[in-house]
Amino acid sequence: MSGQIVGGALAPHPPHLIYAENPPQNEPTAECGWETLRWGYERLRRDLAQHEIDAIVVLSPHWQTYIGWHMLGVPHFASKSVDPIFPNLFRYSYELDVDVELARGICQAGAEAGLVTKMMENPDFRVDYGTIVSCHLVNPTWDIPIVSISSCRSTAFYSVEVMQEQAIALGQATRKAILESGKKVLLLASNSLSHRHFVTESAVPEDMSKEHITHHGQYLWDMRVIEMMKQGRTREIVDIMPEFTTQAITETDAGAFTWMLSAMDFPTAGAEVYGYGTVIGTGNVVAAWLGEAANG
Ligand code: 2X7
Ligand code: FE2
Repeated sequence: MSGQIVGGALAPHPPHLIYAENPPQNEPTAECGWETLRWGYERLRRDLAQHEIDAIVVLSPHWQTYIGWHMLGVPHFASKSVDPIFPNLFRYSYELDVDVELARGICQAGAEAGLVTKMMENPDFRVDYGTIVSCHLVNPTWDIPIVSISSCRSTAFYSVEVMQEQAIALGQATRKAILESGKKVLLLASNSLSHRHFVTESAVPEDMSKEHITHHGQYLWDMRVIEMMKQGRTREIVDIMPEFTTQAITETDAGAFTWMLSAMDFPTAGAEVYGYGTVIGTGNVVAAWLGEAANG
């Protein structure tokens, strides 16, 4: 049976969004905050409920591996995740299942494509908060197994261009593995767009009178890329990724967005944009290509 990509979503992971939702897994509590993004995620979840999903595959900038791309390879993880920069907002007890079979398929397809890939089989490994936040916001019940892929740090070691080549190859390998798996799979690129943080936090983190983009130039870049997403100009997005990544200091440096576009075979349909908002000055969009729109 042929597998299927049921969708691909840009699913940013500021821990602030979980903090503001007050789920039972998180210790700190908030009054409110960042509603445009949280309500965007709500609408995305409503649309995803129309689709059958066997597994969620997420690529996270906060699992950084220095030799190749790694995949979680243990069936079940449970521990506490504390954000290193915002421990005041995110101390989250997680428990999740991994689709190890699909992870192995992606790992092997990546290796066959000439990439360095490795299964992460340490049962005591602490899952990164990018994976946890994006997966929670897309599926708060955690009733679907995930595959989490690390970010090899080619942008830092070489250049954004090298990262593009690697992420495109990994995307093609991911697509091949999914089609061969017979499973219905949702892809998540766990990243913000423009990514300049404020260097100080307001006394009340959820005080929305203090929240805005750090710099207008970042905002203009975010709007330009979102417009291209809405128009389905996804190959052009990858073409301008080096300029976007360096000029707007974006979290696309991790390769997640390029990987997802490649795995979807560069959709020409427009993305549905569910919401855009800033979090401590960074630009974040919740957007997705679902169903037919997610395949070439
Ligand atoms: O990891 C993040 C992020 N990407 C954006 C904003 C705030 C916090 O954490
Ligand atoms: Fe991040």
